[in-house]
Amino acid sequence: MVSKELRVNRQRLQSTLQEMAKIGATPGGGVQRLTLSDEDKQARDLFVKWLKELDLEVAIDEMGSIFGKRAGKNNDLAPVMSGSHIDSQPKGGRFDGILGVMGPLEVLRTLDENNIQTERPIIIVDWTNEEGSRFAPAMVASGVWAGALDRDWVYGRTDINGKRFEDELIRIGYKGPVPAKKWPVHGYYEYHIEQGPLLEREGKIIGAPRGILCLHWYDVYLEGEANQVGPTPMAGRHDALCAAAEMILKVNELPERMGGNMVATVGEIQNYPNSRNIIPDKVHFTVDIRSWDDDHALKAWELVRRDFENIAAGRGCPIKIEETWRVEHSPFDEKMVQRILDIAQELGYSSLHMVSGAGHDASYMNQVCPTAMIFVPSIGGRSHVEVENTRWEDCEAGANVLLQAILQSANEK
Ligand code: HGY
Ligand code: MN
Ligand code: MN
Repeated sequence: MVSKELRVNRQRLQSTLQEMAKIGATPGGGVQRLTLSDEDKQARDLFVKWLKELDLEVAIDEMGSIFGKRAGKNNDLAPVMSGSHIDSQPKGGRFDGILGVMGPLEVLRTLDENNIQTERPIIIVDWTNEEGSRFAPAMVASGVWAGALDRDWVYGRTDINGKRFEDELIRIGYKGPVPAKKWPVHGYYEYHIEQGPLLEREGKIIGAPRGILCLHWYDVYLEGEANQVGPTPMAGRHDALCAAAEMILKVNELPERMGGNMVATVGEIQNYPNSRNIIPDKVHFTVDIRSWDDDHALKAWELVRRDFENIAAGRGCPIKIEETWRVEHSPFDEKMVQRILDIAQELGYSSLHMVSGAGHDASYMNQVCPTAMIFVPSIGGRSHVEVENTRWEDCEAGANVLLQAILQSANEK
């Protein structure tokens, strides 16, 4: 039963988020806290300070993930966990990830000030590198913790400047002593902005995703032949950028060709030597394919991969492909998803049962324990941009649902 009178402190949640938004603030009103950057470190330090103020047991694992543990009456019982990520996209938003770390922090602050002790311990977490923008792929820390990714493979990943993940983790002082290895978890809740248009369009406050699409990431490298743009005839050129251009449009057409619920995007490209009067001879670009149906996504990849090989052959531009990362679609625990919908209703918030097109650490947590997410609307459906925004009253509503969900799970015997 929901202890209805218990509510989070909206003003405190709002000022906590505003405090965090100052770290890596960008001129356009967003944030830039790239994984393992100085800004990421600054925000981590502030989060650890707040955890210590609550007398939580703070642990940092070898992937840099930060855990704050609140004791329960019976600490032999598996904990309830809730968390998300502090890192952001380049020129990202003030809510993506951080809401899901500050939300559970606000929940623990509320439990403390109401002297509420739960049966089970509660652990809140900041997962390192959820975004996968500076260091690909995404969700690597929860992936290693869940046993789905190899720690040393992630350690060796490099950013565009050749900096290694592990070296940057050491540089900011967050390569912790705790092995990044899963432990029994009673249930995991991740609180997050929707990052899409559905809730706003349907006029709903709380989203309860039934799960997350699969995410498949690929890296494509093309070789061409550089030359002076003036004297070199058009016929016989091996222009790597033109080859890439044809391939990028093939990716864009893929969902329509395949049908079904799929998205396919080329988001990142590097072109060398990138001089206006040299024919490009090296191009790297990324491919992101997502669908609820993993096989559908794999078939799509096989189709477009054949297109790539034909284009590369036709233009005499040798191609190299890295199948960088795949995480299966994640159907959440139906009981926990229903709990989110029931609590929203009991608290008087409208709700929507939906699917998450955005990836989250919940994808990997779902491989370890019963998992569910709580969404609140993104104004204009915008995210991963500086104008990303969510109403404070919606942030409060989602945190109230999270509070009740954590309470219910943490008091299950
Ligand atoms: O790619 C995603 O959906 C997430 O932001 N990592
Ligand atoms: Mn996120
Ligand atoms: Mn994101």
